Amino acid sequence: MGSIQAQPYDYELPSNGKVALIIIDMQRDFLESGGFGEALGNDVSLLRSIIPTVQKLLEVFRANQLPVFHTIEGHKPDLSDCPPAKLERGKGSLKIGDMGTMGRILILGEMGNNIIPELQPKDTEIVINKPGKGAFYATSLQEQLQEKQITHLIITGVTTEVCVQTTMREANDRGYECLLVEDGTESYFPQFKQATLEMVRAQGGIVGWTAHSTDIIQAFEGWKTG
Ligand code: C5J
Repeated sequence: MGSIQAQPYDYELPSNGKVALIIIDMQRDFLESGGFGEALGNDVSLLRSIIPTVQKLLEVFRANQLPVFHTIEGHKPDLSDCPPAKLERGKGSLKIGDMGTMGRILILGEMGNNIIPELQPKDTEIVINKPGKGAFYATSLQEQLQEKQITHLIITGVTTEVCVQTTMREANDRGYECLLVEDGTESYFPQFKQATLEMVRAQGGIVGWTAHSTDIIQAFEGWKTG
């Protein structure tokens, strides 16, 4: 499939095409006013800059009929899958399960918990509901990736140092070759995003690679045309 110009060195795409796009938690709860992110005191507008980039990557994967996985951080309405420590953590204006302007905060199925309209999954794409920060914890992600024999993951979404980094580390430990999209991930804290990019690719890519979306898209265009 070719390679992507990346850091700390080029990322080789698998010759059998077993690569998936992972879009982490691009939910109203984190990107829009009235959700979990804002309840924790964050400026949610900071995360919106990556929407066009993630849209472009989504188009490329769809055009190439490659698998796409979306994740949603959310809990059951009765909160039985939410550890008390997570429920109590922080001094936000609203807690998980409280009623906000977009429905109950971080509860599956509520308007605020849904993926933003700009990145709505297609019926053919897999949506992983996750109670934790990592997308492998208490989900079927590993089984679904194995079923499709996926070995390489192109990772996008929010927030870089929380759910994105946790998922990337989980994936790394399970043997996946992970590439984090530099302009396809964002944080409420720019310095945390920068630190995450650097720690991922340090020590010869101890957790994986990072690359700009233009280099990723170029590699896929080359793959398609020959
Ligand atoms: C957070 C996430 N930040 N998706 N979740 O609580 O990163």
